[in-house]
Amino acid sequence: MAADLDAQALEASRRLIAGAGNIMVLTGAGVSAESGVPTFRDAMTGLWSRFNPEELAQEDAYRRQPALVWEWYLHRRELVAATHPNPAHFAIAALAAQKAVTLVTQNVDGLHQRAGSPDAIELHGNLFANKWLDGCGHCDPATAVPGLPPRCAICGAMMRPGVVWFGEELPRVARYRAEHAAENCDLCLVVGTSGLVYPAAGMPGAAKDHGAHVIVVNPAPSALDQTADTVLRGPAGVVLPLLWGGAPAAPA
Ligand code: BJW
Repeated sequence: MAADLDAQALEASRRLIAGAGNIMVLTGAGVSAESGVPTFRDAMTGLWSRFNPEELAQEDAYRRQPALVWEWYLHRRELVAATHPNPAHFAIAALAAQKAVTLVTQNVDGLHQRAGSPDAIELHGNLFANKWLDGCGHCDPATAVPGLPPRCAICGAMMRPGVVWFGEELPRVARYRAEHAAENCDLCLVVGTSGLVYPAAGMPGAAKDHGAHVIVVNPAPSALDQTADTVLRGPAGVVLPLLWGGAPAAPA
């Protein structure tokens, strides 16, 4: 067991989860840390260490330096493609097989889906998706002119990653489903997020306002500790399997 993990809080959480009717699980980058995916705010290593991820994840940055930002995303796609889901992803998929769980993720890495959670609600899009910036409506990825970034053969619009950058609206259906889950769950499990980015960071508070018990799982302090009824201090890949038992571990 992780050194800081409180055994009593763990046992109480285990009972709460076993007795819960509707569970919302909100995940952040920390759930993928044990897969080897750097968390968003620790992502910049090697050649990328001189850049600030919050500055690159913006439309303005992309318009100013499209090749740089596109390359950053290509680099991250390669990195994630070489990883696998870890026991935390598998544990969440196993919980959903036993109970009514709505999984809401801020992650763009697709690891929940690869672990067997096909209905993960992606609030911030997906790293492997593309869309067009200022497209003409007839832009077709099949005819895109390759480059950094690829461009529409008809209008020259730039392709961009299908993620949600700062200042952009979240996908409406995903946000609606997540807010509905927050307002209707009796237990909200918050795993591996710094709780700094809204509207996702507001959802555990909404769940609590509607009567849910909020459990935070994180090895380090987060902005959501003050919202939590229980904080379990440990890595997700260790703590989650302790909360409701083992999980199928077929590599994806
Ligand atoms: C472990 C671990 C282990 C380590 N186990 N844990 C209200 C108040 C203030 C500001 C705002 C507000 N509402 C909106 C804003 C503005 C802004 C915002 O929130 N800014 C804040 C920074 C202040 N929000 C937005 O701009 C959002 N849009 C919006 O609100 O639009 C309004 C609008 C309406 C109508 C029309 C138009 C606009 C959009 C937010 C989009 C966020 N996108 C990103 C980038 C995605 C693409 C990419 O990846 O490149 O999403 S930012 C980045 O942060 C990414 C993440 O999903 C998100 C959250 O990060 P996360 O997951 O918490 O990661 P980290 O790295 O911060 O933390 C990791 C945690 O894991 C740590 O706590 C570790 O301890 C822990 N950990 N190992 C468990 N083993």
